[in-house]
Amino acid sequence: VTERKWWKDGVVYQIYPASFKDSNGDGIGDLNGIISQLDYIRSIGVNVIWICPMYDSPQVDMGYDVRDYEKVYEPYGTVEDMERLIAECHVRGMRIILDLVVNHTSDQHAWFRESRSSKTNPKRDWYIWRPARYDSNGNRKPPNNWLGNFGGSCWEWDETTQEYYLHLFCPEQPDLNWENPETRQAIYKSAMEFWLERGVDGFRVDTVNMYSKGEMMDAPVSDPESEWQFAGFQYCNGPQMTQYLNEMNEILEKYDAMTVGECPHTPDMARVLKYVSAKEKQLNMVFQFDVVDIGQGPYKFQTTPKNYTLPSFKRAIARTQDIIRDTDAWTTVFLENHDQSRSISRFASDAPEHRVASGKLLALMCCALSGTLFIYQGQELGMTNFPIEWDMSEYKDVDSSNYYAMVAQRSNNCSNALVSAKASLQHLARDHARVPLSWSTGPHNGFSPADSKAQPWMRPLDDAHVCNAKQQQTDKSSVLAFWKRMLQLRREYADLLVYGEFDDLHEEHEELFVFAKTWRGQKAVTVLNFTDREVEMKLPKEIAGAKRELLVSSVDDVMEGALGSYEGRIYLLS
Ligand code: TEU
Ligand code: CA
Repeated sequence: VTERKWWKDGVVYQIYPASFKDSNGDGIGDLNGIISQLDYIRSIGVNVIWICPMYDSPQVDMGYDVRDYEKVYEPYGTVEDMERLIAECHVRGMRIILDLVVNHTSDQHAWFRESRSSKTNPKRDWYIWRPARYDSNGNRKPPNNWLGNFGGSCWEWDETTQEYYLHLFCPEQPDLNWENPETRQAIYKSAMEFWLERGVDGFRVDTVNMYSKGEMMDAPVSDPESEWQFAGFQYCNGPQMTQYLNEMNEILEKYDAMTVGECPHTPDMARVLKYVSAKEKQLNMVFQFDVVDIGQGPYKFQTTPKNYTLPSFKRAIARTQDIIRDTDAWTTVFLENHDQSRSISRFASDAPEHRVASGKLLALMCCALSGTLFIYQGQELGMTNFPIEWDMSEYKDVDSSNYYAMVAQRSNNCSNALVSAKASLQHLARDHARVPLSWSTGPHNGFSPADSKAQPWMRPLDDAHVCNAKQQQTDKSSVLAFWKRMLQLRREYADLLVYGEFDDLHEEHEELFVFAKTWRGQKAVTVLNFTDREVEMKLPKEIAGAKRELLVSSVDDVMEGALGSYEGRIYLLS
């Protein structure tokens, strides 16, 4: 069915530079910190690393606001450190991919500073400028009613030149004008070729489906209380996307570079398939939001914990798995990244007595699904969300603070509303993924050197005594040890586990996730118990009757006919 490629068998480990490892004691993770732990990363059994933006940036959105693509953010290191990191990956037989953030730049990028300097500047058209509209009372209004991804209008007024510019994220992240061919060439040269020439093996492509904005008409009213309306279906997947991606692909192909595109607001599976079909030459694979959006409210945060059912979770997974059924396309497997709270807290249980079992259950599930597997730093240890007791001041992300401010403003600081806003953030905020990695029980959880004066930029977790990398490396019953074992099995049974065809065998079961993987004559069945109770094992007749061999279980004491709480298993059928 599908051609084999290095990036298909690849297991990618995602690194958030600010929070991975601080080598020099300024409280901020850095490139030398990453280099110092490459052997640890390799020991997990992954063979690709993805580093979140390490470019020069004022850090309004943690580096997703790039000031200069050809420089490194000073606290992280230098371009020479990056060259060393690339080389150190390659000597270990690992690949390295970067985050390509080219839908927008920082408002401090030289291109934007020129663009905003006057209406006649040669770079004026490199960003998206529009005149104001005026209502019947003569009040100035933005060109349309689009709601930004971090709340508020997508348009910012510029006093000097008396026009609005578009920013789908923060006002400090103006959107580039991809319709201008000169802009595109500059992007390819500065953001892509500069790093491809230095040996990087590909890119995770940020908000890849937003380059072409279409007609920019008003969005339909979905929130009558607000002036700004959700417009994701309008500014995503616009008419020129195919052309732009084909263009980028020509450059990438020269370097045999891989791409994984981030694809928000795209429920249309036909469109997704077009992005990732090999013959279309657009992207190798995408991150869809089907799974990680599950249980979110209209404003993402307006929700209660576990506001979804297991069947809906399974359906979301099935949609992403089916991308490779009878196609030339490829898919991804992931439960976490820097934009998501921790998977144990969201999809299983972070109660102390269930944390380890939950971490192993989800590891087993991920390793049994087809596609390129992505693991986010700390996921290999079973790190969880920080607790509700932490003060609001521990949340550093603009997405979180904007949401909290919006609730405060809309409710007139009503304390009940604020308590429930904080509860949603405790469940879903991006901050949970961004705390320092728990390396040990030492000072700062081993994230910064023991004698460092500076405090880590985010508060380290309180539970390093029960969850840290140092201890788990020698503990055979740890979440980390289980991930290593599972990744080993995934390599051994790659046909079935990485490339096999997925079938949900019990779509409506509320407690068990039971799925088959098939490759030519071979078949494996995975059974996962998503409850904190023992559950009777229900296999479809034809499988219950067949001869089966237990390949792995996430617990030591395997029962007959039932699964323990949060237990997962894989059987090989013969
Ligand atoms: O995210 C794009 C995106 O659409 C979301 O997942 C976003 O994080 C969410 O709407 C916030 O609630 C990417 C990056 O992964 C993210 O970290 C950046 O903030 C964003 O682009 C802007 O570059
Ligand atoms: Ca540092």
